[in-house]
Amino acid sequence: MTQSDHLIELVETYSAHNYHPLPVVIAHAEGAWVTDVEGKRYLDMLAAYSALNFGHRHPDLVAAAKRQLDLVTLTSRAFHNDLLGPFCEQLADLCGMEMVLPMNTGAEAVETALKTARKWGYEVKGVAPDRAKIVVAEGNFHGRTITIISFSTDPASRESFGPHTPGFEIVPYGDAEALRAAIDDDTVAFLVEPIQGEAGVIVPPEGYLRAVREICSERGVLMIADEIQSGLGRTGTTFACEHEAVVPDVYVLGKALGGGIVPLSAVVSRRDVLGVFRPGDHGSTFGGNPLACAVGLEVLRLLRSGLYQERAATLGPPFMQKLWANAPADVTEVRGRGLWVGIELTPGGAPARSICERLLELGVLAKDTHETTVRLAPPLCVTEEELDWALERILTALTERG
Ligand code: IF1
Repeated sequence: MTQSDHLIELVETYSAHNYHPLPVVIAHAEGAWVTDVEGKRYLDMLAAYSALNFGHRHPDLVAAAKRQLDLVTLTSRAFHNDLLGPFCEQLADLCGMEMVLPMNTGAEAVETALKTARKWGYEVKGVAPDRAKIVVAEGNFHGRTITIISFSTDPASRESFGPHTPGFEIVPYGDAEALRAAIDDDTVAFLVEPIQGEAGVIVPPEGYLRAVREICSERGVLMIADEIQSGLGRTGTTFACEHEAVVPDVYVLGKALGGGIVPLSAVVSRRDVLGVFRPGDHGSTFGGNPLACAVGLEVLRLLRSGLYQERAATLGPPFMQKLWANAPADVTEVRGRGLWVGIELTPGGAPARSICERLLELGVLAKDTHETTVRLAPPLCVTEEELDWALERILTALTERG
Protein backbone atom coordinates (compact mmCIF):
# COMPACT_ATOMS: atom_id res chain seq x y z
CA MET A 1 0.00 0.00 0.00
CA THR A 2 1.44 3.40 -0.97
CA GLN A 3 1.40 6.35 1.42
CA SER A 4 -1.36 7.90 -0.73
CA ASP A 5 -3.47 4.76 -0.43
CA HIS A 6 -3.03 4.77 3.35
CA LEU A 7 -3.92 8.46 3.69
CA ILE A 8 -6.95 8.09 1.39
CA GLU A 9 -8.09 5.12 3.47
CA LEU A 10 -7.94 7.27 6.61
CA VAL A 11 -10.08 9.95 4.94
CA GLU A 12 -12.58 7.35 3.74
CA THR A 13 -12.72 5.83 7.21
CA TYR A 14 -12.84 8.90 9.42
CA SER A 15 -13.96 11.90 7.34
CA ALA A 16 -17.51 12.50 6.09
CA HIS A 17 -15.91 14.44 3.25
CA ASN A 18 -18.17 16.59 1.14
CA TYR A 19 -16.89 15.85 -2.34
CA HIS A 20 -15.82 12.84 -4.38
CA PRO A 21 -12.08 13.49 -4.22
CA LEU A 22 -9.82 12.17 -6.97
CA PRO A 23 -7.15 9.69 -5.76
CA VAL A 24 -4.30 12.20 -5.23
CA VAL A 25 -2.88 13.28 -1.85
CA ILE A 26 -1.23 16.68 -2.05
CA ALA A 27 1.61 17.41 0.35
CA HIS A 28 3.23 20.53 -1.11
CA ALA A 29 2.17 23.36 -3.42
CA GLU A 30 3.70 26.45 -4.99
CA GLY A 31 2.39 28.77 -7.68
CA ALA A 32 0.29 26.76 -10.12
CA TRP A 33 1.87 23.42 -9.16
CA VAL A 34 1.24 20.86 -6.43
CA THR A 35 3.22 17.76 -5.40
CA ASP A 36 1.68 14.59 -3.99
CA VAL A 37 3.02 12.49 -1.11
CA GLU A 38 4.95 10.31 -3.56
CA GLY A 39 6.60 13.38 -5.08
CA LYS A 40 4.61 13.49 -8.34
CA ARG A 41 3.92 17.03 -9.63
CA TYR A 42 0.63 18.23 -11.08
CA LEU A 43 -0.47 21.46 -12.72
CA ASP A 44 -3.42 22.66 -10.64
CA MET A 45 -6.11 23.61 -13.16
CA LEU A 46 -8.77 23.93 -10.44
CA ALA A 47 -7.16 26.27 -7.86
CA ALA A 48 -9.58 25.26 -5.10
CA TYR A 49 -12.52 26.46 -7.23
CA SER A 50 -11.03 29.93 -7.51
CA ALA A 51 -9.82 30.30 -3.95
CA LEU A 52 -6.25 30.24 -5.27
CA ASN A 53 -6.43 32.99 -7.90
CA PHE A 54 -2.96 34.22 -6.85
CA GLY A 55 -1.41 30.74 -6.86
CA HIS A 56 -0.46 28.45 -4.00
CA ARG A 57 1.42 30.18 -1.17
CA HIS A 58 1.92 33.52 -2.93
CA PRO A 59 5.09 34.86 -1.23
CA ASP A 60 3.58 38.26 -0.40
CA LEU A 61 0.52 36.63 1.16
CA VAL A 62 2.60 34.14 3.15
CA ALA A 63 4.86 36.98 4.32
CA ALA A 64 1.84 39.03 5.45
CA ALA A 65 0.51 36.04 7.39
CA LYS A 66 3.93 35.32 8.94
CA ARG A 67 4.33 38.94 10.07
CA GLN A 68 0.87 38.90 11.64
CA LEU A 69 1.49 35.58 13.41
CA ASP A 70 4.14 37.39 15.48
CA LEU A 71 1.74 40.21 16.40
CA VAL A 72 -1.88 39.21 17.09
CA THR A 73 -4.11 36.68 15.33
CA LEU A 74 -7.47 36.97 17.12
CA THR A 75 -8.99 39.56 19.43
CA SER A 76 -12.70 38.58 19.59
CA ARG A 77 -15.25 41.10 18.33
CA ALA A 78 -15.50 42.80 21.72
CA PHE A 79 -12.29 44.70 20.94
CA HIS A 80 -10.93 46.50 17.88
CA ASN A 81 -7.81 45.40 16.08
CA ASP A 82 -5.56 47.69 14.05
CA LEU A 83 -6.22 46.02 10.68
CA LEU A 84 -10.01 45.68 10.47
CA GLY A 85 -10.63 49.35 9.69
CA PRO A 86 -8.04 49.60 6.89
CA PHE A 87 -9.23 46.28 5.44
CA CYS A 88 -12.88 47.36 5.37
CA GLU A 89 -11.98 50.78 3.96
CA GLN A 90 -9.85 49.29 1.16
CA LEU A 91 -12.33 46.53 0.32
CA ALA A 92 -15.21 49.03 0.20
CA ASP A 93 -13.06 51.20 -2.08
CA LEU A 94 -12.28 48.28 -4.41
CA CYS A 95 -16.02 47.62 -4.71
CA GLY A 96 -17.03 51.25 -5.02
CA MET A 97 -19.17 50.76 -1.93
CA GLU A 98 -19.38 52.22 1.58
CA MET A 99 -19.57 49.39 4.14
CA VAL A 100 -18.21 45.88 4.70
CA LEU A 101 -19.35 43.05 6.97
CA PRO A 102 -16.41 40.61 7.18
CA MET A 103 -17.06 36.91 7.69
CA ASN A 104 -15.08 33.70 7.09
CA THR A 105 -16.61 31.23 4.63
CA GLY A 106 -18.65 31.92 1.53
CA ALA A 107 -21.76 30.34 2.97
CA GLU A 108 -21.51 32.58 6.03
CA ALA A 109 -21.27 35.62 3.77
CA VAL A 110 -24.28 34.46 1.74
CA GLU A 111 -26.30 33.90 4.93
CA THR A 112 -25.24 37.37 6.10
CA ALA A 113 -26.38 38.86 2.79
CA LEU A 114 -29.77 37.11 3.18
CA LYS A 115 -30.13 38.53 6.72
CA THR A 116 -29.15 41.96 5.39
CA ALA A 117 -31.79 41.79 2.65
CA ARG A 118 -34.53 40.71 5.03
CA LYS A 119 -33.70 43.40 7.62
CA TRP A 120 -33.43 46.01 4.85
CA GLY A 121 -36.80 44.80 3.56
CA TYR A 122 -38.50 45.30 6.91
CA GLU A 123 -36.79 48.51 8.00
CA VAL A 124 -36.27 50.35 4.69
CA LYS A 125 -38.67 48.90 2.11
CA GLY A 126 -41.47 48.45 4.64
CA VAL A 127 -42.29 44.76 4.03
CA ALA A 128 -44.55 43.32 6.74
CA PRO A 129 -42.72 41.27 9.42
CA ASP A 130 -41.75 37.73 8.36
CA ARG A 131 -43.12 38.31 4.84
CA ALA A 132 -39.82 38.99 3.02
CA LYS A 133 -39.23 37.00 -0.16
CA ILE A 134 -35.90 36.43 -1.88
CA VAL A 135 -35.66 35.22 -5.48
CA VAL A 136 -32.87 32.86 -6.57
CA ALA A 137 -31.95 31.11 -9.84
CA GLU A 138 -32.30 27.49 -10.90
CA GLY A 139 -28.93 25.75 -10.84
CA ASN A 140 -27.67 28.00 -8.04
CA PHE A 141 -24.89 27.07 -5.67
CA HIS A 142 -24.36 29.39 -2.73
CA GLY A 143 -23.11 27.06 0.00
CA ARG A 144 -24.31 24.21 2.17
CA THR A 145 -26.14 25.59 5.22
CA ILE A 146 -29.73 24.52 5.74
CA THR A 147 -31.15 27.85 4.58
CA ILE A 148 -28.95 27.92 1.47
CA ILE A 149 -29.73 24.34 0.43
CA SER A 150 -33.41 25.12 1.08
CA PHE A 151 -33.37 27.03 -2.22
CA SER A 152 -31.04 24.69 -4.09
CA THR A 153 -32.43 22.95 -7.18
CA ASP A 154 -29.99 20.05 -6.77
CA PRO A 155 -31.77 17.13 -5.05
CA ALA A 156 -28.47 15.80 -3.67
CA SER A 157 -27.95 19.10 -1.84
CA ARG A 158 -31.52 19.34 -0.54
CA GLU A 159 -32.73 15.86 0.28
CA SER A 160 -32.63 14.60 3.89
CA PHE A 161 -32.00 18.12 5.23
CA GLY A 162 -35.61 19.30 5.63
CA PRO A 163 -37.63 21.00 6.88
CA HIS A 164 -36.43 23.76 4.55
CA THR A 165 -36.30 27.50 5.24
CA PRO A 166 -39.27 29.33 3.68
CA GLY A 167 -39.24 32.71 1.90
CA PHE A 168 -37.44 31.85 -1.33
CA GLU A 169 -38.66 31.65 -4.92
CA ILE A 170 -36.77 30.03 -7.81
CA VAL A 171 -36.70 31.35 -11.37
CA PRO A 172 -34.88 30.08 -14.47
CA TYR A 173 -31.29 31.37 -14.74
CA GLY A 174 -30.72 33.75 -17.63
CA ASP A 175 -34.39 34.74 -17.95
CA ALA A 176 -34.86 38.33 -16.78
CA GLU A 177 -38.58 38.37 -17.59
CA ALA A 178 -39.09 35.39 -15.25
CA LEU A 179 -37.46 37.48 -12.51
CA ARG A 180 -39.74 40.43 -13.29
CA ALA A 181 -42.80 38.15 -13.06
CA ALA A 182 -41.68 36.68 -9.74
CA ILE A 183 -41.23 40.04 -7.98
CA ASP A 184 -44.08 41.29 -5.79
CA ASP A 185 -44.36 43.83 -2.96
CA ASP A 186 -42.77 41.40 -0.48
CA THR A 187 -39.71 40.73 -2.64
CA VAL A 188 -36.60 42.20 -1.05
CA ALA A 189 -33.75 40.73 -3.13
CA PHE A 190 -32.55 38.64 -6.06
CA LEU A 191 -29.47 36.52 -5.22
CA VAL A 192 -27.57 35.48 -8.33
CA GLU A 193 -24.16 34.23 -9.51
CA PRO A 194 -23.05 36.43 -12.47
CA ILE A 195 -21.70 33.14 -13.91
CA GLN A 196 -22.91 29.91 -12.31
CA GLY A 197 -19.99 27.84 -11.02
CA GLU A 198 -21.22 24.51 -9.72
CA ALA A 199 -23.85 24.40 -12.46
CA GLY A 200 -20.92 24.11 -14.85
CA VAL A 201 -19.51 27.58 -15.63
CA ILE A 202 -22.81 28.74 -17.10
CA VAL A 203 -22.43 32.19 -18.69
CA PRO A 204 -25.85 33.87 -18.94
CA PRO A 205 -27.08 35.43 -22.21
CA GLU A 206 -25.47 38.80 -23.01
CA GLY A 207 -27.61 41.51 -21.44
CA TYR A 208 -29.04 39.33 -18.66
CA LEU A 209 -27.17 41.05 -15.84
CA ARG A 210 -28.05 44.46 -17.27
CA ALA A 211 -31.74 43.50 -17.41
CA VAL A 212 -31.58 42.12 -13.86
CA ARG A 213 -30.04 45.39 -12.70
CA GLU A 214 -32.78 47.46 -14.35
CA ILE A 215 -35.62 45.28 -13.01
CA CYS A 216 -34.22 45.33 -9.46
CA SER A 217 -33.81 49.12 -9.62
CA GLU A 218 -37.34 49.60 -10.98
CA ARG A 219 -38.94 47.38 -8.34
CA GLY A 220 -36.88 48.36 -5.29
CA VAL A 221 -35.30 44.91 -4.98
CA LEU A 222 -31.67 44.43 -3.89
CA MET A 223 -29.49 42.84 -6.58
CA ILE A 224 -27.11 40.60 -4.62
CA ALA A 225 -24.21 39.30 -6.74
CA ASP A 226 -22.56 36.17 -5.38
CA GLU A 227 -19.04 36.77 -6.72
CA ILE A 228 -17.45 34.26 -4.35
CA GLN A 229 -16.24 32.17 -7.27
CA SER A 230 -16.64 34.53 -10.26
CA GLY A 231 -15.01 37.53 -8.60
CA LEU A 232 -11.51 38.82 -7.79
CA GLY A 233 -9.96 38.44 -11.24
CA ARG A 234 -11.22 35.03 -12.37
CA THR A 235 -13.19 36.26 -15.41
CA GLY A 236 -10.67 38.90 -16.53
CA THR A 237 -12.13 41.75 -14.47
CA THR A 238 -12.25 42.40 -10.74
CA PHE A 239 -15.93 41.43 -10.71
CA ALA A 240 -17.82 39.36 -13.29
CA CYS A 241 -20.64 41.94 -13.20
CA GLU A 242 -18.26 44.40 -14.90
CA HIS A 243 -18.63 42.54 -18.22
CA GLU A 244 -22.05 44.14 -18.50
CA ALA A 245 -21.07 47.34 -16.66
CA VAL A 246 -23.41 46.32 -13.84
CA VAL A 247 -22.94 47.36 -10.22
CA PRO A 248 -25.07 45.23 -7.87
CA ASP A 249 -26.49 46.58 -4.62
CA VAL A 250 -24.57 43.96 -2.66
CA TYR A 251 -21.37 42.02 -3.43
CA VAL A 252 -20.82 38.69 -1.68
CA LEU A 253 -17.12 37.77 -1.74
CA GLY A 254 -15.03 34.88 -0.43
CA LYS A 255 -12.57 32.21 -1.63
CA ALA A 256 -9.68 34.19 -3.20
CA LEU A 257 -10.28 37.09 -0.78
CA GLY A 258 -8.32 34.98 1.73
CA GLY A 259 -5.61 34.26 -0.87
CA GLY A 260 -5.77 30.53 -0.25
CA ILE A 261 -4.10 31.22 3.12
CA VAL A 262 -7.01 31.89 5.51
CA PRO A 263 -10.82 31.76 5.24
CA LEU A 264 -12.04 35.30 4.54
CA SER A 265 -15.37 36.40 3.12
CA ALA A 266 -17.41 39.59 3.17
CA VAL A 267 -20.65 41.30 2.31
CA VAL A 268 -20.01 44.72 0.72
CA SER A 269 -22.68 47.35 0.07
CA ARG A 270 -23.89 50.93 0.53
CA ARG A 271 -24.56 52.51 3.93
CA ASP A 272 -28.33 52.55 3.33
CA VAL A 273 -28.21 48.74 3.07
CA LEU A 274 -25.58 47.50 5.52
CA GLY A 275 -26.47 50.39 7.82
CA VAL A 276 -29.56 48.43 8.93
CA PHE A 277 -27.26 46.40 11.18
CA ARG A 278 -26.69 47.80 14.64
CA PRO A 279 -23.85 46.66 16.91
CA GLY A 280 -24.65 43.19 18.19
CA ASP A 281 -27.20 42.33 15.47
CA HIS A 282 -24.73 40.05 13.74
CA GLY A 283 -21.16 38.80 14.14
CA SER A 284 -18.90 35.77 14.32
CA THR A 285 -15.97 34.62 16.42
CA PHE A 286 -13.42 34.94 13.61
CA GLY A 287 -15.08 37.53 11.37
CA GLY A 288 -12.58 40.34 10.70
CA ASN A 289 -9.79 38.75 12.73
CA PRO A 290 -6.40 40.43 12.37
CA LEU A 291 -4.69 37.44 10.70
CA ALA A 292 -7.37 37.32 7.99
CA CYS A 293 -7.29 41.09 7.58
CA ALA A 294 -3.50 41.07 7.21
CA VAL A 295 -3.79 38.58 4.34
CA GLY A 296 -6.87 40.36 2.96
CA LEU A 297 -5.03 43.68 2.82
CA GLU A 298 -2.28 42.03 0.79
CA VAL A 299 -4.86 40.40 -1.51
CA LEU A 300 -6.39 43.83 -2.13
CA ARG A 301 -2.93 45.20 -3.00
CA LEU A 302 -2.47 42.41 -5.54
CA LEU A 303 -5.92 43.10 -7.00
CA ARG A 304 -5.27 46.85 -7.28
CA SER A 305 -2.31 46.05 -9.55
CA GLY A 306 -4.79 44.70 -12.14
CA LEU A 307 -2.16 42.08 -13.04
CA TYR A 308 -4.34 39.04 -12.30
CA GLN A 309 -7.38 40.42 -14.07
CA GLU A 310 -5.15 41.19 -17.10
CA ARG A 311 -3.69 37.68 -17.13
CA ALA A 312 -7.16 36.08 -17.08
CA ALA A 313 -8.38 38.45 -19.79
CA THR A 314 -5.43 37.83 -22.13
CA LEU A 315 -4.60 34.16 -21.50
CA GLY A 316 -8.15 32.82 -21.23
CA PRO A 317 -9.60 33.50 -24.71
CA PRO A 318 -6.73 31.98 -26.75
CA PHE A 319 -6.70 28.97 -24.42
CA MET A 320 -10.42 28.43 -24.98
CA GLN A 321 -10.09 28.98 -28.72
CA LYS A 322 -7.27 26.43 -29.08
CA LEU A 323 -9.20 23.99 -26.91
CA TRP A 324 -12.35 24.33 -29.03
CA ALA A 325 -10.47 24.25 -32.35
CA ASN A 326 -8.75 20.96 -31.48
CA ALA A 327 -11.43 19.26 -29.39
CA PRO A 328 -12.85 15.91 -30.53
CA ALA A 329 -16.45 15.63 -31.75
CA ASP A 330 -17.86 14.64 -28.38
CA VAL A 331 -17.01 18.02 -26.94
CA THR A 332 -20.22 19.94 -27.58
CA GLU A 333 -19.20 23.26 -26.03
CA VAL A 334 -16.26 25.12 -24.52
CA ARG A 335 -17.69 27.99 -22.45
CA GLY A 336 -16.56 30.41 -19.82
CA ARG A 337 -14.88 33.76 -19.37
CA GLY A 338 -11.32 34.76 -18.57
CA LEU A 339 -9.49 31.78 -17.08
CA TRP A 340 -12.70 30.00 -16.06
CA VAL A 341 -13.74 27.26 -18.47
CA GLY A 342 -16.41 24.59 -18.71
CA ILE A 343 -15.94 21.76 -21.23
CA GLU A 344 -19.28 20.13 -22.12
CA LEU A 345 -19.28 16.52 -23.28
CA THR A 346 -21.96 14.60 -25.17
CA PRO A 347 -24.05 12.54 -22.75
CA GLY A 348 -23.80 8.78 -22.91
CA GLY A 349 -20.01 8.53 -23.22
CA ALA A 350 -17.52 8.12 -20.40
CA PRO A 351 -18.42 10.61 -17.62
CA ALA A 352 -16.48 13.82 -17.13
CA ARG A 353 -15.03 12.29 -14.00
CA SER A 354 -13.19 9.68 -16.07
CA ILE A 355 -11.57 12.53 -18.04
CA CYS A 356 -10.41 14.05 -14.75
CA GLU A 357 -9.02 10.69 -13.62
CA ARG A 358 -7.08 10.41 -16.89
CA LEU A 359 -5.85 13.97 -16.46
CA LEU A 360 -4.55 12.98 -13.05
CA GLU A 361 -2.39 10.31 -14.70
CA LEU A 362 -1.17 12.95 -17.15
CA GLY A 363 -0.27 15.38 -14.36
CA VAL A 364 -3.20 17.81 -14.50
CA LEU A 365 -5.74 18.51 -11.73
CA ALA A 366 -9.29 19.30 -12.87
CA LYS A 367 -12.79 18.50 -11.58
CA ASP A 368 -16.01 17.34 -13.13
CA THR A 369 -19.44 18.69 -12.29
CA HIS A 370 -22.63 16.80 -12.96
CA GLU A 371 -21.99 14.03 -15.48
CA THR A 372 -20.81 15.86 -18.53
CA THR A 373 -18.82 18.97 -17.58
CA VAL A 374 -15.09 19.31 -16.92
CA ARG A 375 -14.30 22.55 -15.05
CA LEU A 376 -11.01 24.42 -15.37
CA ALA A 377 -10.00 27.35 -13.17
CA PRO A 378 -6.20 27.57 -12.96
CA PRO A 379 -4.43 30.02 -10.67
CA LEU A 380 -4.18 33.36 -12.49
CA CYS A 381 -0.38 33.20 -12.13
CA VAL A 382 -0.34 30.32 -14.64
CA THR A 383 1.88 31.01 -17.68
CA GLU A 384 1.00 30.64 -21.35
CA GLU A 385 3.53 27.80 -21.58
CA GLU A 386 1.91 25.99 -18.66
CA LEU A 387 -1.53 26.42 -20.24
CA ASP A 388 -0.21 24.95 -23.50
CA TRP A 389 1.29 22.07 -21.53
CA ALA A 390 -2.11 21.48 -19.88
CA LEU A 391 -3.99 21.89 -23.18
CA GLU A 392 -1.99 19.11 -24.79
CA ARG A 393 -2.92 16.76 -21.96
CA ILE A 394 -6.56 17.84 -21.85
CA LEU A 395 -6.89 17.14 -25.59
CA THR A 396 -5.24 13.74 -25.09
CA ALA A 397 -7.70 12.81 -22.34
CA LEU A 398 -10.68 14.07 -24.35
CA THR A 399 -9.59 12.25 -27.50
CA GLU A 400 -9.19 8.98 -25.60
CA ARG A 401 -12.69 9.30 -24.10
CA GLY A 402 -14.54 6.02 -24.40
C1 IF1 B 1 -18.12 22.28 -1.77
C2 IF1 B 1 -17.70 24.88 -6.82
C3 IF1 B 1 -19.38 24.08 -5.22
C4 IF1 B 1 -19.61 29.01 -4.41
C5 IF1 B 1 -20.44 30.15 -4.60
C6 IF1 B 1 -20.83 30.31 -2.27
C7 IF1 B 1 -20.03 29.21 -2.03
C8 IF1 B 1 -19.40 28.53 -3.10
C9 IF1 B 1 -20.69 30.71 -5.98
C10 IF1 B 1 -19.84 28.75 -0.59
C11 IF1 B 1 -18.53 27.37 -2.81
C12 IF1 B 1 -17.25 25.47 -3.38
C13 IF1 B 1 -17.73 24.69 -2.20
C14 IF1 B 1 -17.17 23.30 -2.35
C15 IF1 B 1 -16.95 23.07 -3.82
C16 IF1 B 1 -17.09 24.43 -4.46
C17 IF1 B 1 -18.14 24.46 -5.46
F1 IF1 B 1 -18.66 25.44 -7.52
F2 IF1 B 1 -16.76 25.77 -6.63
F3 IF1 B 1 -17.25 23.77 -7.39
F4 IF1 B 1 -19.67 23.25 -4.35
F5 IF1 B 1 -20.29 24.52 -5.98
N1 IF1 B 1 -21.04 30.77 -3.53
N2 IF1 B 1 -18.09 26.61 -3.75
O1 IF1 B 1 -19.03 28.39 -5.48
O2 IF1 B 1 -18.54 29.07 -0.17
O3 IF1 B 1 -18.88 28.19 2.13
O4 IF1 B 1 -17.58 26.86 0.48
O5 IF1 B 1 -16.61 29.00 1.38
O6 IF1 B 1 -18.89 22.66 -0.87
O7 IF1 B 1 -18.08 21.12 -2.21
P1 IF1 B 1 -17.88 28.23 1.03
